[in-house]
Amino acid sequence: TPPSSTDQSLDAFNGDDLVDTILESLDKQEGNKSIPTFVLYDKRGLQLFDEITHLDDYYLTNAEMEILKERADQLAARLHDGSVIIELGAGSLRKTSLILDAIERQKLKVTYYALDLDQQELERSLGSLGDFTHVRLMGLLGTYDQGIPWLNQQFASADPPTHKMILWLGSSIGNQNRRESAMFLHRLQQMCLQPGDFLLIGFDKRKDPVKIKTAYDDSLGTTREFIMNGLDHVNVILGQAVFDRSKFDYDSRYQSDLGRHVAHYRACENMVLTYQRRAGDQLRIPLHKDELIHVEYSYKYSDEEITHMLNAAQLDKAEDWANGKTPYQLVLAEC
Ligand code: AVJ
Repeated sequence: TPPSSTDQSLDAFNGDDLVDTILESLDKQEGNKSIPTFVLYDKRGLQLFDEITHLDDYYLTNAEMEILKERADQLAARLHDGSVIIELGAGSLRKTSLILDAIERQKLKVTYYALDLDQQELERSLGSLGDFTHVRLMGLLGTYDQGIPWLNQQFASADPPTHKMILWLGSSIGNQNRRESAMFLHRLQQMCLQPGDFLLIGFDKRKDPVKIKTAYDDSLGTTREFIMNGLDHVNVILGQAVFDRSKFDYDSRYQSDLGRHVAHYRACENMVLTYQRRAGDQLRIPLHKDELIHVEYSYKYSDEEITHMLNAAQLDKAEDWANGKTPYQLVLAEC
C-alpha cells in the first residue's frame, strides 16, 4: 500500500503565522524569551531525533520498545475490524511497527494514521514499514493543532462511531507542562473520542538525575546538534539569518525538584538580533552574554503524577505497563 499523504492541513504551516509566533515569543524581557519547541522538527531535526533514539544514553526509546514488544498482542486485542489508530508525532515508526505487526498477526482490518511534520520523512518511514494485508497505512502532514481537527472531521459523522486508539508515545507528553498536557488530553477526548476509545501514553519516569541529564546531553553531541539545528530552522522560517549559530550554545539542565529537563540556547556574547519587517522597519532584540532562550521541556513523572494526570484529564486506566529495568511507563487509558 503506498502511503497517501493528505495536504489539507498544510495551509497554515509555512505562512506568516509561524513568523509571528516566533517573533512574539522572542520579543520578551530577559528570562521570558523562548522559541516554540516545534522548530526542532524540520527534516534534519527529525533525522537527528531518530539518531538520538538509537543512542545508548537516550534510554527512553529502548525502554518503551521493550514494553511494546511484550505488550503488543494485548494492545492489538483491544482493537477490532474497523478500528482506527492515530499516532501523534509518528517519527521513524520503529516502535509503531511492533504494534502494527501484532495487529497484522491478529488479522484485524485497522487503519493507521501517522501524523508528523515533514512530508518526505513521513513517506520514507511509512515506506519502510513493509507490506501489510490487514493494516492500512495513511500519512497525515501537519501539527497536532492541524491534524486533530482534520481527523475529527473525517470521523465526525460515522454511525456507528469509529472506534479509535490514539498513540502518544515516546514521552511526548513531557514536552508540555503538566497542566497543559492534562488540558490537551481533555480537549482531545472532547474533540474526537467516545466512551470505549483508547489513548496509549508513554511516560518517562523520574529517576537518577545523572541518567536523565546524560540522556539530554549525550556524549556524542547528537542532542546538542538536534537542539542547535532549531536555530537554523528558525532562520529558514523567518527567511532571514536572524541567528548566528556560532554565537549560541546548548544549555541543558535537569531540575530534579520539578522533575523536568529544560533545554535553552545560551548567548555566548552580547548581541542584537535584528529582523527586517516587510513594512520596512526593523525588530531589534538585544541579548546579554549568557542570556537564555527557552526551547524545550521534558517532564518526568512519578506514579503519583501519572495518576494525577489521568484524573485531571478524566481518563480511566485500562492497563499500566511498566519497564522494570529503566523506570518508564506505558498507560493505556480508556475514555
Ligand atoms: C520526542 C519530545 C519525547 O523530550 O525526550 C530528545 C525530544 N529532546 N532529546 C524528549 C528530545 C532532546 C524528546 N521527545
